[in-house]
Amino acid sequence: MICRWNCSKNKIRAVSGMAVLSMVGLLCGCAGQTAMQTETEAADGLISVAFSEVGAESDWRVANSESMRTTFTTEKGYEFYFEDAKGKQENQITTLRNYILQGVDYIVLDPVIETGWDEVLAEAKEAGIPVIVVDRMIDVEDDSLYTAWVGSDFNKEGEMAVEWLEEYLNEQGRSEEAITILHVIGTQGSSAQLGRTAGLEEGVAERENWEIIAQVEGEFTQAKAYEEVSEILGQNQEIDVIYCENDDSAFGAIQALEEAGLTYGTDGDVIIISFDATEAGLTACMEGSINLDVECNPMHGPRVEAIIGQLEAGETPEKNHYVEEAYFTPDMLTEELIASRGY
Ligand code: GYE
Repeated sequence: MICRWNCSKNKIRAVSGMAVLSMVGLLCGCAGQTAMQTETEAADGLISVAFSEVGAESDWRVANSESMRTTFTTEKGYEFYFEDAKGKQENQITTLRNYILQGVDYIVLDPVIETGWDEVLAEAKEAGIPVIVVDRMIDVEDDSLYTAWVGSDFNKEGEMAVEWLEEYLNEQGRSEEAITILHVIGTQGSSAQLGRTAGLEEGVAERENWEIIAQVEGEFTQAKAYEEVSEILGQNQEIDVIYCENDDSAFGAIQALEEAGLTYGTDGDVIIISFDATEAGLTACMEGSINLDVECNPMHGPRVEAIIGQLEAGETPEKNHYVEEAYFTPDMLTEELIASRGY
């Protein structure tokens, strides 16, 4: 049973103000009705946006949640609901079902993984609630189960990294050398992992002298990447490149290299490739610890707001919208530039 008042998380919006007021009147015998009445009336003009977030695994994720929170404010006419799934799809499914029961105006979903959404999204569709997918993608049979998606081209991010590596090795006169790569994989089955992994694997398949010597699961966190990379380093294999699928896992890899007494970055032996380009990642890149940081922009709040704006105006938003992204190397970075990016 959902708490329908006095419980800000579960305030309902689909039930009309009148219906809520009469229920309140019936159940409360009028005591305190004025306060509740005021709250309900105030909420009436608001658009309810209910967000299911992946978790809080990385700096990128924290910036993403913040972007959503600061976009959908009461001052701007929104009632914002937020649930952190702690990296578990089953939590997201429960959250989505609660949002459907509450009858929110819009559901925004950042899916942990791509598959397994057909059933719950069919329920949202049945309830007439538009679902906007953000950041990671979903893989559903029927595209009408979501209204729009906005996020990054993760395959392209991986391809950019591979092209950069090829050029970098050329510049160093190492284009013919055997190159060994340690691959630190992000959350299995997430779009960010699938795209960045595909970019690397295809790049390696096309280059005879490149080899992925190990693939370990970093889960997009520093702690897991540190653990896994430490284990590989303990096997004393020759490693030329560590391809980390986000900044947090790059920090875990760096921590492991430090501990093993190995050098890395622009002045060291191991080339570090990372993704996200968060403030911490770019600072490490500017200082030469990370050789390449591929941009992945987490500031999706305003993009989702623009989609909702179109829907409110009766327009049809573009179905899939890719955000333009670039990459950074140390020579491209200054403190001012990093500070100006906002994450
Ligand atoms: O790269 C990583 C995060 O889905 C793009 O998830 C996002 C990824 C991001 O945890 O840091």
